[in-house]
Amino acid sequence: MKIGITCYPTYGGSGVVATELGIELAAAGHQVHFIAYSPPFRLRGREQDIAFHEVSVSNYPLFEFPPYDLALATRMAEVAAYYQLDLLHVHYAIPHSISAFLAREMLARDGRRLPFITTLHGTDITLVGLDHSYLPTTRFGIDRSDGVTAISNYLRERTIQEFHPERPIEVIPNFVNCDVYVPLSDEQRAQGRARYAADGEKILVHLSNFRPVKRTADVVRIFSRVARELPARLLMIGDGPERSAAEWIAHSTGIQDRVHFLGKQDNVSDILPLADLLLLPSELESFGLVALEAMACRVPTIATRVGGIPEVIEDGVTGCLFPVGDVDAMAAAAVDLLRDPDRYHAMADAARKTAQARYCASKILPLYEQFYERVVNGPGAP
Ligand code: GMT
Repeated sequence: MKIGITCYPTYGGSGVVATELGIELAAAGHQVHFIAYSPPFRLRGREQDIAFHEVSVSNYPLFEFPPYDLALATRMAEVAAYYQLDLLHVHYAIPHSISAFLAREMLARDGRRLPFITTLHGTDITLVGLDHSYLPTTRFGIDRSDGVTAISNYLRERTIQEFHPERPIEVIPNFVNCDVYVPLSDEQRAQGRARYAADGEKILVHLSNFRPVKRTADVVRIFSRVARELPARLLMIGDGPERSAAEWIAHSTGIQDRVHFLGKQDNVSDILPLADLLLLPSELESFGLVALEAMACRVPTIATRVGGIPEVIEDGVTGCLFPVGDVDAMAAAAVDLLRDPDRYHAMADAARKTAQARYCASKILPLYEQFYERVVNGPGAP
């Protein structure tokens, strides 16, 4: 199949999922074309057999806000016509589903068919999409899609509750490549850990875009409690608006020499398996992709019991779940687990096994392929 994919190409879970999906589709023999304002960051070094088409937005003094969504629609239609795409798959509803709708209608005028699929990821429904300035267009984009998927049952239910869509929504969960996200051998692990921690020190890790919804301040608060109980380091991967607040808390609690802000990293699959625990105390997560990536690396997660997280992490089996903001309980659970090697290793093994059994790319890719087939051969097919 010839598939066009549009996503936010910079740091963010929806872009990561879209990129990994494109890589898996290309490896399975499909022709994949990314259409976005810059090459997806996770594609770097893995571009083989994947085409990228840049959307350039020309400006004009009259435009206070250059219309990216129109430029995107134009590029989608051009690429679809030139490469005879079978379908477009857009990740994150706003504004991608509207651009895809425009591209489809433009091509229909020339007698060409271009069905499109929208995958809902989270804040496009739970936050941004609920804003009055976007809600009607988001609902319209969902209803006019030829197929809609959501990345968790939670997100599907929430979309139905908030948007009352006419379209059915299929759940296709996020996935992880279990051959890329792998536990390291003892020797490799010891070597890698030495970069960040001394022998005998535990490593906790957090990875996000440091938006308020991630509660990065709680990450540091949890860690400061853990660090009082046992020798440990915290790796903070990523960047965003809440980073300086997190740095300030680390500084004011006197643990700044134990907290390493690594900024944006390309090689996440090399760093995650070095950790003992992942901290994910988010206000809301529709899925929590990073928890799955950590699980595949045999790293359990201490997280909040919100949104789609309980679908990914089984409390007490593959990680531990707590109410939002309960930093004391999350810190106590981390300490207990780190002090109990038998329980820790059972949980780490269960995490890896669950990632392999339920969320491996090889299991989820066929679900997307079957969905594509249904949409391409659905109403309006030649
Ligand atoms: O987190 C966001 O602000 C948006 C979004 C993104 O594009 O990164 O993240 C969502 O999609 C991820 C991939 O499907 C999910 O793993 C995240 O849980 C989800 N974020 C939220 O629901 C807050």
